[in-house]
Amino acid sequence: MLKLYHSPQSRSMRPRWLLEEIGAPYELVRVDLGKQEHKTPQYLQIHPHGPVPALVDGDLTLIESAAICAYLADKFPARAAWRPRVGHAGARPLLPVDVLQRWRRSSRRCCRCS
Ligand SMILES: N[C@@H](CCC(=O)N[C@@H](CS)C(=O)NCC(=O)O)C(=O)O
Repeated sequence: MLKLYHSPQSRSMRPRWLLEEIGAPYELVRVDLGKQEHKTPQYLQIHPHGPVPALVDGDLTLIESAAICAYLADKFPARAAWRPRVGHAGARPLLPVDVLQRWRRSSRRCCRCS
């Protein structure tokens, strides 16, 4: 199972958000930056420099939120169908109107906003 090392309100929200969007099963490991948990020898074995996020997938350990997101999009292509593909015939820059249309298509009222 994928394991994401995460601290709330940090850059690790990027891969966490993506994991939720694509619905991939993962284990969340909270790293308390306030308690310096990212400086412990155990965490430094996972990420030698200490910051979150880090993603462990079997023998593979990834750091850098953008790299982790790119890896997840590659690993779950069917669930990340929104991903623009470089060189694809239909590829064009994503415009704000596209984002709005996608949001309108996919948005449902959530219980907290009504
Ligand atoms: N470029 C890295 C930045 C990671 C980063 O700076 N993480 C911060 C939280 S947003 C952190 O863990 N800081 C604690 C530290 O470096 O001591 C990424 O996007 O993954």
